[in-house]
Amino acid sequence: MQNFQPLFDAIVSGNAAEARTLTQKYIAENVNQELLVKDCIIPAMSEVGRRFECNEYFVPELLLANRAMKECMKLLSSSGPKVGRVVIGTVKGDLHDIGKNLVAAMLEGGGFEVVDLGVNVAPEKFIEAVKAKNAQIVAMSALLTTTMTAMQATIDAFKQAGLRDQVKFLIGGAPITQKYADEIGADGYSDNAVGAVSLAQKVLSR
Ligand code: B12
Repeated sequence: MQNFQPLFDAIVSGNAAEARTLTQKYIAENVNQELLVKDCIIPAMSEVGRRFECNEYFVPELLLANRAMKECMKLLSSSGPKVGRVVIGTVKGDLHDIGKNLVAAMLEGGGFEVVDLGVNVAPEKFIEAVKAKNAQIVAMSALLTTTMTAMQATIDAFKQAGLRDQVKFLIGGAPITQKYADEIGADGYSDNAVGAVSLAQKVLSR
């Protein structure tokens, strides 16, 4: 089996140039790209998350690792058939995007086409994008207790536009819980980016 340890280390240490070179090398060697994501890139970001949780890493290290991971994903995500289309964004009033970016990258690695609307995304922007891109999933991120209510407002706006039944809503972010997802009628919740991929696959197969 291929040894992915060098790429794992490059991502965890936030070395984007090294991560890019190694990914190019693996692609040239025809490695199984799905395995590369599953056995190396996702575990590397989980390790980064673990270090962040226990205060070994802080936001700068998180951002560097995120950038290194994105370099790999850029090279990988261009190939292969897409399994579904996701519109993702951080909700209105909220500027946090590190977790949202991780979720977007993981979904791309999982074979989804991802339309990233960025941060501070108003309900009508989500609606416009879903219509324009014919997306099946809306993924929303919120990090503030004051902005999580914008998730409910977005789902309500889809109801008012008569589009609620055309899309599945996935939500996440530090203050979000399964209970909250149930309360606002979202279709799924995950507390991490790896879980977001299986969640997206699950809601599409329902
Ligand atoms: C980094 C950070 C910032 C950065 C953001 C930089 C950026 N580009 O994102 C900056 C400095 C800009 C910032 C600003 C503010 N922040 Co801030 N910030 C944080 C901090 C330290 C880390 C957040 C983070 O990136 N975590 C790491 C990522 C990987 O985790 P995550 O986002 O939770 O994502 C994971 C999961 O939740 C999940 N997930 C996330 N989204 C989604 C979506 C879906 C669909 C799914 C399935 C899963 C999923 O998967 C992700 C990966 O595993 C947190 C503290 C904390 N520990 O959470 C405070 C925190 C969120 N911030 C806070 C506050 C108060 C603010 C400010 C109001 C501060 C101020 N007074 O100006 C402003 C608000 C600006 C705004 N309007 O948004 C508070 C929120 C308190 C609350 N209960 O509401 C926190 C909790 C800090 C605290 N303890 O007080 N912040």
